[in-house]
Amino acid sequence: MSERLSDEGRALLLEPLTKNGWSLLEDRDAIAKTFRFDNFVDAFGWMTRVALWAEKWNHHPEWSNVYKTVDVVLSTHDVGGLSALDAKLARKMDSLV
Ligand code: H2B
Repeated sequence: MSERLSDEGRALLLEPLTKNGWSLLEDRDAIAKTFRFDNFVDAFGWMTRVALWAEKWNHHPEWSNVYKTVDVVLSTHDVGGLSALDAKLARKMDSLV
C-alpha cells in the first residue's frame, strides 16, 4: 500500500512541512520535529489525541516525551523510508496542537 515517496512527492508533501518546523534527518530517510507545550498535561493530552489517529491509520510515531516537550520522528518502517503516510500524520500532528 505505502510506497517510498518519489522526488515529486517529496517536493509536494515535504515542502509545506519543512516550512512548519519539520526537518529531514541526515542519517536516515525520516522527518523530525520537536513540539513544545505549556505544561505536561498539554503535551500528554496532545500525544493521546495523536495516538488515536496513529492507531486508526496503523502508522505509529517514534516519539519521546520529557515534561512539556515531545520529540517526534516519522518514517514508514515497512518501506524503509518516507511515505505519504508520514506527511499525513505530520499534518495531523500540526493541526492538533
Ligand atoms: N508505523 C510506522 N511508522 N511505520 C510502519 O511501517 C508501520 C507502523 N507499520 N505501524 C505497521 C505498524 C506494521 O508494522 C503493522 C504490521 O501493521
